[in-house]
Order: sequence, then C-alpha cells, then structure tokens
Amino acid sequence: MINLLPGLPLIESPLFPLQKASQGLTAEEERIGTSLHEKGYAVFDFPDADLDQRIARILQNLAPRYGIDFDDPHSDKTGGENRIQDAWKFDEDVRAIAANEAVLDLLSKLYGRAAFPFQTLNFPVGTQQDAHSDSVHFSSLPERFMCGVWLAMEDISAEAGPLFYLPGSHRWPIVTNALIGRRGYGSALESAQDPYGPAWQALCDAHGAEREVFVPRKGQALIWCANLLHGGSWQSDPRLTRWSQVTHYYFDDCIYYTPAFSDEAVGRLHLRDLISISDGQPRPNAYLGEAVRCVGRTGRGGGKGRSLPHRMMSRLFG
Ligand SMILES: O=C(O)CCC(=O)C(=O)O
Ligand SMILES: [Fe+2]
Repeated sequence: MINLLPGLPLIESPLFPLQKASQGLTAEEERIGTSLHEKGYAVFDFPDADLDQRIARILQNLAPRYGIDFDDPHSDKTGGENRIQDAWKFDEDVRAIAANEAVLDLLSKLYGRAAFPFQTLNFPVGTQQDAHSDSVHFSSLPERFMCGVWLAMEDISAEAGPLFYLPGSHRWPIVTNALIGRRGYGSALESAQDPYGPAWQALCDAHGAEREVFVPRKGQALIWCANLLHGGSWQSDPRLTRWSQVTHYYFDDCIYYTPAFSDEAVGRLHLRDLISISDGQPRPNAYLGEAVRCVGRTGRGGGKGRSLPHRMMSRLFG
C-alpha cells in the first residue's frame, strides 16, 4: 500500500487507522501504535533481559554525581542537580538503554522512518517541570519526527513527582514562534520553554484537559509523541527518589533544529548537528533524501544556530 502522506509519521497520520493493517505489525505493536495515534502516548514493558543489572550499575555510577545524599532515607533528595544530560557518553548501560534494538525497530515501524537516539537525560528525582511540548527544543522538517521514551528505573510513587501528560494534546497546534508572534532566531532565553507557557496553558484551558500521571513499576516505559504536553508533577515527598531515564529520538531523512531559536517562515533555523547514540555516526540534516549542507561553523548538540544558505532557503521555502 503506497503511503500518500510520507511527510507525517505513520502513527501521527490521519490515514493510520486505514494503514495499520498493512504494516505487518504484531498485536502489541498495533496496540502501541493505536495508543500513540489516539492519545499521543503509549506504555510498554522495556524489552531488555539485562535491565535490572543495567539499572543497578547506572545508579551506582551516577548517584555520586548529583550532589544529593542518597544514603540517608530522611534527607531531602530534591535540592541537588536533578538531571545528567548525555550520560551515554561515559556510561555503557545508559547507552545500551538508549540504543535498545527492539525499541528502535518498534519506533521505526511506527513512524515509517529509521529511528535514532540523540540525547539521554537521567533523573534521580522528579523534575517538577510545567506542562510543555518538547517540540520547542527539538523539531524536524517534516515536523513530528521526534519522540521521547521515559523509562522507570524503580517503582515510582505518586509522592515522588511522577511524570504527567495531557492525553490527546499531540493533536493541538504545535506552539511555534510564528504562532505566538515571537522572533526566535538569534534570541537568548533563560529557559527555551518560557515564551510558550501561557499559550500551552490557554490550550489546556480551552480543551478542559485533565492531566494523567504515570505511576509505573520498574521497567515500564512510556513513549510520547513530539507535540504531547507533559511535565513533572509536584514532588510531595522530597525524601523519595524517582530514578528514570529519558531518551529522545529523531528519525532519518529530516532537518533537525531548535524551534525556540528559529523563524521557520523566513528560513532561519537553529540547526542541530547530531550524532546517533546507537552507532556514533553523524546524522546529517537531510530533506527528501538529499543532505542539506550548511554555511557557518558548527558545534555538536547545542551548537550555535545557523541559517540555511540562500540557495537551500529558496529551494525549501520557495
Ligand atoms: O521526567 C519528567 O518529569 C519530565 C522530563 C521531560 O520533560 C523530558 O525529558 O522531556
Ligand atoms: Fe519534556
């Protein structure tokens, strides 16, 4: 069956209900795909026979790095640094979780393009973050080829600031600079989420949306779609831990950029210069099978933003 809308992830496409039977999905893959399509998230058991041993080693390796007293059961765990970004660079188990082949196969099947992990975050406690969509940090052209996988590295208590999300919010408008009337390219922000908070809140109010919390047992994971609003609930018991790993994934053959610092309509994109965690190889920005070559100096990860060269701008943006 020819996919008439290849510029949308399969599970985000309005055609998914018609297409899913012809994708060779197992019953479990179809359940996950349907949940992503309808609700913007899906829960599954993380497929790794060595997961318990990996988690034990990760906690041992990372715990001393947060400046938190984990030994005293009564100590406040929320005061220190609450995340380590890209621990996969020095911790093989973090890397193995991010590069799990079964998860990559699942995501690739459900999105219709090959998935690759590009960032990890390891949290020992709740983030207590407001509702946000990751699409202001990481987006793609075509859009929506991004997702997060949140893995519980212990049984998570409702008092430990669990992850929350707004089911169905992946279908709301993606809140971009254009949508809120803000210029992004070259701007500086304390937090890339700040300018968008009121618009996300207004959308929640307009939809009368109710938060759901994810209170998983160890080894359960949740996939969220690129535009699903999510955050960290208030951690009512600061003595608790909430060990978790988030891996962010992109998909092949896209342009990868940071929308908070971009003005898409005039071709000013804060491009990302990515390598895949799974093979350590670059994933060049690409559009319809052709690499997008950029002018200017680059830095890996959060490097300086770059405009597309004029020739590419006129090709991409008319
Ligand atoms: O774990 C949480 O509380 C939220 C994490 C999050 O928003 C993210 O990693 O994108
Ligand atoms: Fe997030």
